[in-house]
Amino acid sequence: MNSPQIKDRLKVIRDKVEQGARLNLDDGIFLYEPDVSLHAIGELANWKREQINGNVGYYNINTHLNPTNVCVYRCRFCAFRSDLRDPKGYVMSDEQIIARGQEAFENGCTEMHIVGGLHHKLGYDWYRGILEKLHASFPQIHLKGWTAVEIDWFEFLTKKSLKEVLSDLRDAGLGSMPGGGAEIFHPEVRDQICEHKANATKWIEIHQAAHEIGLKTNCTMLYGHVEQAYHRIDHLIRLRDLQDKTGGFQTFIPLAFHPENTKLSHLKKPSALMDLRTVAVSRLMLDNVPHIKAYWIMLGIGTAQAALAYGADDIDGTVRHELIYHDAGATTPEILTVDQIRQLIIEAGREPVERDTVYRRVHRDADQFTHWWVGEDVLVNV
Ligand code: V47
Repeated sequence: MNSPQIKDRLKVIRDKVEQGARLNLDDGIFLYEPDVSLHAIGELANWKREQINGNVGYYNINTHLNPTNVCVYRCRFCAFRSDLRDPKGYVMSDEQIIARGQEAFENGCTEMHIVGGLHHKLGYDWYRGILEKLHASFPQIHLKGWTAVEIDWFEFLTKKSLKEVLSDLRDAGLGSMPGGGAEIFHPEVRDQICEHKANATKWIEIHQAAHEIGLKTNCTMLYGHVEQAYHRIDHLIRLRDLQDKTGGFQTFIPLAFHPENTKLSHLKKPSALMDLRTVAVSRLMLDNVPHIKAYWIMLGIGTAQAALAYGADDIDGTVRHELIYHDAGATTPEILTVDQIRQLIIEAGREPVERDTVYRRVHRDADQFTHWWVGEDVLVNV
């Protein structure tokens, strides 16, 4: 395509976005063409982002808990997993898990993000028990836990229906589900990077079941490895189709592949330009998902700040104890303080707003950090 053709095509896309019309597969693939200006796409995505979320830059105060890294699956992109008998393998004790809850409480966390390996020997009750114990001791902390891949495993272990499993986990304290395990849905890619685990149909079915029983979930896409633009756009359209049906996704998180210590370590990690393009294209394609998260742990702080002008409105949380990206070579710090995260949002020209997991605004007593409220005067933690 020569440059007048590119200009004309971009104008058609701009008109569609401004009129609230939907972009199709070909539009999305075009936006990934290297000759199409990243900044033109970014400007349009920023316009869309400001239509939906104004000038707000969301963050939360959260912590991660990965109760075990032992996993029956061997996803080629994963540096975190361990074999059963590998010295690197660990399983956290109940005391360690409760201590993490206590630490989260003392640090004013509103959310624990809980994911881990599918241990060969631990039963469903162990996973359920983690939620139950944490929820009983720290009911004010929202438990965002277990990806669709774990839920698929629990369905296999319990022989119960998806909705029975999900309702049982909700009864134990599950507040919502993270978006992991989606990777790239298209079988041409999925068969190369994680052929054994829950496929696209299953991942979608699980999120649909969660939405239908009232659980909100997030969605992700792992990019920058063996996939092409076609596979990314196909992935986004499948997410958009489910969102049309249920409206249960809160935020989309594009996840940049980190190759170190993985079976794909010969690949180069995606550039910052690719990261920003993916944020922008996601904002434009996913016209029905309210939030786009630029996960600073994975993007790096500078790119996450820039992403706030390329379609993202959220940069995740203060985060502590993150292992999945740090095992795969992420060089970002393990934690940001509240002041640091607010400052980096301000530097990006946005208004920092603390949210809880379901995007209600959090209000805190200035002198007592662990006293906080959410939303419309709902008292959550005093
Ligand atoms: O499913 C694993 C990805 C995901 C690597 O819902 C990797 O708020 C890059 O889903 N390089 C888990 N990516 C993390 C995740 C997530 C993160 C932050 C917020 C939320 C949310 C969800 O991490 C996995 C996989 O796609 N992943 N290994 C790697 N080497």
